Amino acid sequence: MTCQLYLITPPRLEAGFEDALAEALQAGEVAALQLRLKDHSVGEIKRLAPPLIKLAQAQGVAVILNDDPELAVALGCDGVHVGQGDVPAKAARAAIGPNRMLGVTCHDSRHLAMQAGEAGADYVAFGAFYPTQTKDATTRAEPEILEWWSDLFEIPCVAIGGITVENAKPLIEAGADFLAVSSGVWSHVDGPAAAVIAFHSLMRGE
Ligand code: TZP
Ligand code: MG
Repeated sequence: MTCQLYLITPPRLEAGFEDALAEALQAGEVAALQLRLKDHSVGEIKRLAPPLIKLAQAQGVAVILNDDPELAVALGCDGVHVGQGDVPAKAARAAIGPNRMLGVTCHDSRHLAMQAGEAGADYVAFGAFYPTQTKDATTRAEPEILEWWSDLFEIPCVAIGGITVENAKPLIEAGADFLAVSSGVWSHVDGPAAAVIAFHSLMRGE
């Protein structure tokens, strides 16, 4: 499977984010958008999320809400992403039903990833592969874990954490099915559209 792009929102949305998102989505295919609005209250998320969901879904982008399975269903998201400190994967699956996507953070752990697979995850996420300021990431993963996972299992794996156009290549080569990127797109020096275009050419092996 060719590696695909999975965008993560910034933790706090600045004015103009919707335009930046539109620009990014028009620049090239994006498989998924994670709404990871850590610095917003649930009330703010309920207000801010709908236009973003509409924009992404209109372009065939799957919208995944971070942390909260019930809210993901209520907002009409396509799935939920849970961490190890959130609702357990099995409970998240029960809450979202069989047809929405479930993603699970597995840090740098083969064991957690196998558990997530058994619990019904549609993808497992490993990271952080590189230093990041977006999250206080406590684990560091090496590209080998992507190689190991993709050799053994059919469930897609997502690489996350500090990924930029400059450092993504080893993760693509190791077999990441998705690159999950936040600041590497939103803070790219030439803007989000240029970042999406550059990620696409890397994914095509250029
Ligand atoms: N999980 C591990 S690192 C990270 C998450 C959600 C942050 C990803 O953002 P960035 O800006 O691409 O490092
Ligand atoms: Mg979480």
